[in-house]
Amino acid sequence: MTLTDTPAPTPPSPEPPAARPIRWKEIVAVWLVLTAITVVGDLVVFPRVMPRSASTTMHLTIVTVVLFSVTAAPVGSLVYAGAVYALRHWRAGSGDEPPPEGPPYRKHNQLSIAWLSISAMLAVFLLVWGLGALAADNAVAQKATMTVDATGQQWLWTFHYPGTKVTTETPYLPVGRTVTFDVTSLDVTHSFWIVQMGAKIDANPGEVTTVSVTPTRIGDFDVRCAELCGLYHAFMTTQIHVVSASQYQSWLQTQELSA
Ligand SMILES: [Cu+2]
Repeated sequence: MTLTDTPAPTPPSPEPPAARPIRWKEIVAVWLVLTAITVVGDLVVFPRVMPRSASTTMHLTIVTVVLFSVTAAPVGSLVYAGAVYALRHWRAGSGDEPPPEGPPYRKHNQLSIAWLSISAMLAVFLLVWGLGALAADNAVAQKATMTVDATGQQWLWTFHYPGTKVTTETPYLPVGRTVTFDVTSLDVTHSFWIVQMGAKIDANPGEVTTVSVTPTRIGDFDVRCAELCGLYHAFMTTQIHVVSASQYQSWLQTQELSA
């Protein structure tokens, strides 16, 4: 080689392989399958992992959780369908790659209209259902025909029946009768929670908060503190016994006599 030689021209780099068109049918198929699996899971699993309802409030809570999950299933599944497609076809070494630029969604009026309409319908549906559920829950308080004072302290619950001398740590309630709990605390903030009845309200020192509930079946139901309140918070539990009206009356009389 001499100084006068011109360097050999570098060969043109090969054209990158053209991106294959997105297979929308595959994405839609994965989306439908994932949606179906999620909907079945919501309908079958949720009612089994949540406590069996023991009040009208808990029944409404379970229905709302399942309904909102089913409504969210197609939305979440669409995201996962896109992710599955990308992992399957666009991973390194797959010989395929995503298009260099996405389709111009902003100029795709039909897509924009469909996207906005479906999102708006879902949001309005959830809002209307949520407001209806809140109104139904508030209406429970209007039906209350008895009151029980529930007082939290580190680390136990004490219940007092107003108008009587009865104070107990394991209260009884008559089935089918709506009760309002007047809840307070003697020391720190606790949270009064009847698990299977879906009733929960903070217990604040110096304040009275209320929660109303209609027990719908006879049984023993868990009361827990749902606010971390100190060393033995986990042991701040008791049970509420829901019994027939006559059993409740005889329990109340026995308690009065022994008070
Ligand atoms: Cu507590």
